[in-house]
Amino acid sequence: MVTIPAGEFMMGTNSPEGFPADGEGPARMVTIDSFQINPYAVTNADFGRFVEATGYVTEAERFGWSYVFHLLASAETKERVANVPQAVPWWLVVHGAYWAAPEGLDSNISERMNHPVVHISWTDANAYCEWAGGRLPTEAEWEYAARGGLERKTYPWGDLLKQDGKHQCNIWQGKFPIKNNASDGYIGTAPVDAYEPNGFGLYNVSGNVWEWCSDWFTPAYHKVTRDLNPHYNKRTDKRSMRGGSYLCHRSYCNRYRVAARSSNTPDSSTGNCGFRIARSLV
Ligand SMILES: [Ca+2]
Repeated sequence: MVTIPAGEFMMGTNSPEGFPADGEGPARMVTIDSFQINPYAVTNADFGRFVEATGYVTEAERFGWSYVFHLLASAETKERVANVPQAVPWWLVVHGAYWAAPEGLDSNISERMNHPVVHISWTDANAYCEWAGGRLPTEAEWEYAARGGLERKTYPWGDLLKQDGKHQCNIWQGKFPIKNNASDGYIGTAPVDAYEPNGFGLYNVSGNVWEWCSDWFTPAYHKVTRDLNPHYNKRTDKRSMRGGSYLCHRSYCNRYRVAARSSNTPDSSTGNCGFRIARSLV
């Protein structure tokens, strides 16, 4: 865990790059108490220890399926897929997909123990945090930590997507959702310590996998939450997610910016969403 000092920062964005419907703004000054957060997303190895210690069964396992991105599934798995959501046809409903078999029954994580755990619902993430003596970060804590001490920047490292021509995060290059050039080195998840950390020592807050936050999601977030340790705790149908994933591309989902927001229902799991753990100091 790294200790993030208490402070004030400009949260959200008014940039035309942002998505108004997501409630990325209006940007405003927010004050945050000091807290601790893990430099890395929770890995497959971490989650495996939790399951071994507790016998926890994830929601994807109980439901019997999870969402797998079509380019990552084997030809055999694709043949068996019965259900594809019409609005997002690149997501396959794969039976038997869960954290230890991320692309379905014919896949495993043996070469990916240091990758972020995926196919984890918000409920699963909370169960892990409780076991590990922590909690999910609030959206405000997450964004403050993700900015790494920089002010009003687009990314955790600055305003340009690449630095000195070098990739800074794991997103999508090429034509979404057909062709992923993977010029950043990864077509799916990357190890949690890939690329350079931000100013607070956090890795992969942008890209790689979405990260659950503790807030209920509302597009009105910046209008209705207070400026001191904001947290939206009125029940809606979705929980907040931050950071974007290896599937994000400028043309389709420019949400690997630090102010960007997304959400999903708390029992949903996908192959591109995980979490990192935080802890209060008091
Ligand atoms: Ca990539």
